[in-house]
Amino acid sequence: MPTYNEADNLPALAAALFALPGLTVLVVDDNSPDGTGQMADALASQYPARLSVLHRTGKGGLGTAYIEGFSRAIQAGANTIVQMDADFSHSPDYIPSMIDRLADYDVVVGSRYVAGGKLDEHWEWGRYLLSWFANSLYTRALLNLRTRDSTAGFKVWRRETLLGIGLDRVRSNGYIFQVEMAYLAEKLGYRVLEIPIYFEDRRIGQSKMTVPIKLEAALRTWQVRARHGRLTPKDRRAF
Ligand SMILES: Nc1nc2c(ncn2[C@@H]2O[C@H](COP(=O)(O)OP(=O)(O)OP(=O)(O)O)[C@@H](O)[C@H]2O)c(=O)[nH]1
Ligand SMILES: [Mg+2]
Repeated sequence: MPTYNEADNLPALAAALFALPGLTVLVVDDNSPDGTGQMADALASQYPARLSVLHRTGKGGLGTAYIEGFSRAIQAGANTIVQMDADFSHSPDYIPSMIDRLADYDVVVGSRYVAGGKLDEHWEWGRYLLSWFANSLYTRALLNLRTRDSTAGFKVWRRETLLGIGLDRVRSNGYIFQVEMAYLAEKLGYRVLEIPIYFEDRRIGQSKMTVPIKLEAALRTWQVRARHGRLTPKDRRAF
């Protein structure tokens, strides 16, 4: 779970995750100015078997935070790896059923754009339309993706899927990281299942999403296509 200024969300989220059996939490914090890292350390000493923390020196971006977190989880022997936001947009309640479905798939995606999936009820129609256009039309058409929620950040991976993708192949660092991972998974022939989720806006904390960030992601989609467009299932990494 990558965190940047999530001190107000972390204790409650950790408690909700601890309520799920057999799950351990790895927080990847980028020296958040609001003290999220110290709060995570306190949780780690209180619940050493359930939570650990990877501290990075500064805001290094979501993509590299995930790459470092995934690598650590793989090293630790995890067979199933959940990625999620730390602001309650991704409800822990979905995790057990996502893990169940992984029996028949290589990655399970919590999706806002399949039947039954929903965006926050408070969104205005203009914002909703833009998000739907970016995810379900623009990115999907450009990359010829089957996945409808190409920027989804709530996913459950098999260890083998991440190893076969080869994390060294991933270059994106910002929000486009999610798109690159979705594209790599499909290009390499992995079975992707989208299950509907209700995506609630962050409960607490400042939104970091801005128009320039969205525009950059839209342009970088072309880079992702150029980089991986020729991959086939034969290019899976051996491990
Ligand atoms: N470690 C780390 N975590 C990050 C970074 N940027 C974002 N995050 C975390 O990644 C998750 C997703 O980021 P959000 O800021 O919630 O992204 P969003 O949902 O698109 O935007 P808002 O919720 O509206 O701010 C959250 O848990 C963030 O705290 C970063 O540079 N480093
Ligand atoms: Mg968020």
